[in-house]
Amino acid sequence: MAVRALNSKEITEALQSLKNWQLEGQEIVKTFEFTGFLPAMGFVNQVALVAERQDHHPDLLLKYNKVTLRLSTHDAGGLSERDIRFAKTVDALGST
Ligand code: H2B
Repeated sequence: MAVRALNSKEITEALQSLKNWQLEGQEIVKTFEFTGFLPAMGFVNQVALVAERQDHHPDLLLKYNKVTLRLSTHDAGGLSERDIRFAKTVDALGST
């Protein structure tokens, strides 16, 4: 199904509803920190389940106890509601 890219006003508003996500170009980015490698890996696995459930897939970088997620919608060539929904779901997983 076609998905529309958000305009800059919509992006600004959406960012206010998220916890500490930063806009970088056409992506929103956030780094989550954990007590060690295994908790970070557990988080990545939770994110993988969200991605499959929402059919929306983040770019992921795991560095020992830190996980960086980068979200954009390839099908829209920018940010869409799918990214905002995904970010909210991940924020609700309980990490900071
Ligand atoms: N993930 C992301 N980040 N952007 C997309 O446009 C996208 C996706 N499209 N996951 C989905 C899958 C699409 O390829 C399938 C066919 O729904």
